Amino acid sequence: MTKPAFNLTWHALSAHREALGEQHLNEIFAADPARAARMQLEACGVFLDYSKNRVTDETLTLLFGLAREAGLAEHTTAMFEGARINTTEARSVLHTALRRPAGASLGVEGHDVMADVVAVRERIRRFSEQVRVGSWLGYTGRPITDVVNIGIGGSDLGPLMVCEALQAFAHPGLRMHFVSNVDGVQIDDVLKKVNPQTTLFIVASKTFTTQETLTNAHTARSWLIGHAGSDAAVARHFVAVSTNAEAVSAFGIDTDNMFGFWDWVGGRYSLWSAIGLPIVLQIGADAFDRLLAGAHAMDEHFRTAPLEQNLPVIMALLGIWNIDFLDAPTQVIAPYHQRLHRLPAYLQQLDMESNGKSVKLDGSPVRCHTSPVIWGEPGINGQHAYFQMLHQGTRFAPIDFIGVLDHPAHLDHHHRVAFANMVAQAEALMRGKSAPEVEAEMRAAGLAEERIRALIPHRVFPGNRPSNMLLLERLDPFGLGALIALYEHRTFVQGVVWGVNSFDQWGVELGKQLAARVLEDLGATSDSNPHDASTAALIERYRQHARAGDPAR
Ligand code: G6Q
Repeated sequence: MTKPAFNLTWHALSAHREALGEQHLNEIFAADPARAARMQLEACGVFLDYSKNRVTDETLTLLFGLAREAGLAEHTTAMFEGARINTTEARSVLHTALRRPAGASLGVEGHDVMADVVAVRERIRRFSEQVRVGSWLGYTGRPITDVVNIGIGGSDLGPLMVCEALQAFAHPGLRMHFVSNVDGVQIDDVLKKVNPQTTLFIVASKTFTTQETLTNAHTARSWLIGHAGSDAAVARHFVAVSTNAEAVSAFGIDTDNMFGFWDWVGGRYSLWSAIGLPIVLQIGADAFDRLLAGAHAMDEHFRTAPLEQNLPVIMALLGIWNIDFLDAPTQVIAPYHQRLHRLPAYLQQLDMESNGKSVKLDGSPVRCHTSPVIWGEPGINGQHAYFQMLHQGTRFAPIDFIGVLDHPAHLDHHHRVAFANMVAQAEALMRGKSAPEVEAEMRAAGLAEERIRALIPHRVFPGNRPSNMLLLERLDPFGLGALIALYEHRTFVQGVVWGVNSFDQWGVELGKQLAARVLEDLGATSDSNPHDASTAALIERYRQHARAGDPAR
């Protein structure tokens, strides 16, 4: 793939990559064991060891130069100050304002956005306290026991991931449920489990026009009214989180029960806004403030630390090195704490929706690879599944290992086993196992010579597979806030270097448009089916099935 011709440092990096050749991490470590101590960093309770990347000091110097050449400092200032850096939507990008402490002001185009942020925060605090202490009552006068968040994409993934991660801080009397899929099965399952008298629905939608969310919300509303016998119950059981007061009203939710946010909060950056309401309900407003504080601490670190000691910058540049110079097509996220099991899905949206672009801000082609495929699962499960490919596959995939040091005393043994596995996997991926090692091992085990010859190629591990090791001191609101903000800024830095707009998402529009057409055609009684032959046949198959009736019903 052609590299950006204008960028001298890019060319220098290409030449440097050629010079490094296939130098193995084992050799690099043997020549310079001190790199382990040099290539580690800690900020805001997050520790990073990046020494197992296929980089030398020279690589890093060049990469820092790349960030400088891309104008990272100027772009960062522009984002934090509220310039309209989301140019295709003419919007500011101010999720960092959402985690500023109360008392700070931030004037953007003559308006103090912090006054708005703090006002909504206060309303959420009052409302969530009422629910949490049991004084917000349902239509029969009973307190709330279940909260159902209905939203999708950015209005689902963040709150869901954080609620899962912070289970240890959860209110014991409130059960959280998340409904995003419009297939009907998910809402059906939840409605079977909850009691209409004690269930609070949050309809979370920035635009309040999202088909999936509104379909689920209408179903939930009808279910509630069906049980309560009157739509007066909606006021006690439905709240909305949105920027669209008119649509919230039209749906039948009083805007007194609506928590607002602003067009400068992108969906995938919105868990810090009112979209975080399920989190506040689950862990309380004080703990939510600590989540914001962790993210704010990372914002400050990112804004002020020199590039060479800047966690998000280093992770971003290592990612660019892996993607564009070592040709890694994917990036694995492997958390070793079960409560972080939704983190890979959350980061998949953050990264792939932000940087999955092929044109630059000015509309010209990017000419290098941008967002990798982000994927993953809890690492310990992955070891018994996808790690085979990581160790011996033909494509290499850099890995972020994410561990947590603190753990309950009674889980000490379990924690030690999990931690040992995480560290060993990073070591194995880097170290590999050579043919002579494999041979000696099999000979010691007494295998026949012929068998040894046949098995060697299968049992060799090439190693030299890079990884980052991220360690959280503990999985608490502050640490999690810092970790999420770290990845947000990593994504931002990569977007700046690639020159793309990380804050729009035009790529999701075409499917939505066509879905509206197909939906109409599925129900059409005429023979009209104006699609390509494949799509038309699928639509016809659906229609035939509908006409015949489902025999299973
Ligand atoms: C996120 C995206 C997208 C969005 C959903 C839901 O950055 O824009 O995932 O969050 O499409 O949109 P609404 O909140 O408007 O329903």
